[in-house]
Amino acid sequence: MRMSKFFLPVLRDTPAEAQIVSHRLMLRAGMIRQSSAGIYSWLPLGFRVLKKIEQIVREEQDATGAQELLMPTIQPADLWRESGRYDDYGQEMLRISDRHDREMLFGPTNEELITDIFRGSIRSYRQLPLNLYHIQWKFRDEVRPRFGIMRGREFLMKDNYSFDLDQESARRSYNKMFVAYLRTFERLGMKAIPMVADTGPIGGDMSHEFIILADTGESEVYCHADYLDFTVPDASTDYDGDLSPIIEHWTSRYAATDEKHDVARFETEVPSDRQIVTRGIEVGHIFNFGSKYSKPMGATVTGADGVEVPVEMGSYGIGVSRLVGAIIEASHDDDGIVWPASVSPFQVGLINLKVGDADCDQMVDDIYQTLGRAGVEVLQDDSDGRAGGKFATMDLIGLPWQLIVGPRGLKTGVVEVKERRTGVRRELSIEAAIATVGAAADP
Ligand code: 5CA
Repeated sequence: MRMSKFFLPVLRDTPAEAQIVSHRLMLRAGMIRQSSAGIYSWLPLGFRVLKKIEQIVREEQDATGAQELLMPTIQPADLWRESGRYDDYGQEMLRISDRHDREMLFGPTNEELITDIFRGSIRSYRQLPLNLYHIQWKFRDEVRPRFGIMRGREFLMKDNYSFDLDQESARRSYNKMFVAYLRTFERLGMKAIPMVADTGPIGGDMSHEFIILADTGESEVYCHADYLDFTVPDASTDYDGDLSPIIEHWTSRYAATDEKHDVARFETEVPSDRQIVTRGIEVGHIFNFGSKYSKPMGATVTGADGVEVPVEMGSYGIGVSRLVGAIIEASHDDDGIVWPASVSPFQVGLINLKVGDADCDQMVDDIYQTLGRAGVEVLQDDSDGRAGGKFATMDLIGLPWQLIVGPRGLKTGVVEVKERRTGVRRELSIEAAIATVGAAADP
């Protein structure tokens, strides 16, 4: 992609309305544009990151055997009356009526709709376990939308729903999601800690929130420092095997959000030099709520013994759009964003220091073509602005590598390679430079 053609409306000044760094940087880097309170358009740079995150989330879900579908954003109110949540949900729910005065709503979550799909088709325990997910926009009329897309009113969520015959099997479904979440957040370049959490309006008696530690997080959290060194299960994890040792390990130390915090336990179980008391960003939340929805909505299956029972359910959410902000909170410096390679909108920023110089233009074009053929995503700065401005923009948008081509270097056959994370700059031959950024971009 050539910058001259790319819609990248960067801002020079820091927007006054943004209170936290990720919001500021997302606005400055031209990733999002607010349309009304808590509702945003995703501009090309931001949208590329959103899609990358979505794809990693999808791959890790598919690896567990969960199946993707797509439910609508607009749901009928009657379904929510069946579960009893239509009134309970209160003002957070955006209620709509259509031209026939039928009551509808913009879905804040999908337990009712998926339970309706399930009860329309599944009758026997032989069709279980089943785990369905979608990645879809939600709407919650939050009292205080803030921090940009971090607490939006419209936001993108991945939500799964599991269906099992009994509690034991439901526990296995829960464990699969737990492990998939550990893997997902690691692939996104973050350390997420599972913490015992409150279940709120979703309900149920077992729940974990996955939290990224950050001063700007909305929740107060308490945990054991050991979690920072725990290893995440690798890609060879067998989801049909026994996952309980992994879960036991990952729940073996104290970790809780403020609603569930137990001061006495924290003080006795965690040595004072290992106590972490800080804030965190909730990037995922998993729930097991048994028959809370299946019972009132009549979602039953016949077991091997011929007895009809309400199906055991769980739901599992990841805040896909919130993750864009959470990743920036965890990975930035004074000059801008520092994307982990896995979610970076492009892998390489290619800077031409002297646009119009035949040798520079030719070399930049050759490098662009070569990297493109190798499948490396390159953003080429082909503007004729000043070098300082070009460097500042590249640093702001945070691509992992910068390749800088100028007339002085070309005389001796070298280009400059800068690694965004470390700031280290090296002069390399063209071939070595291409190999360096190409190898690093190779997943
Ligand atoms: N149905 C369940 C699980 S599928 C559910 O809705 N869970 S939730 O309420 O915890 O939301 C799941 C995730 O969505 C949260 O962990 C959070 O990362 C994200 N999320 C929730 N509210 C917002 C919001 N207002 N803005 C951005 N992301 C949000």
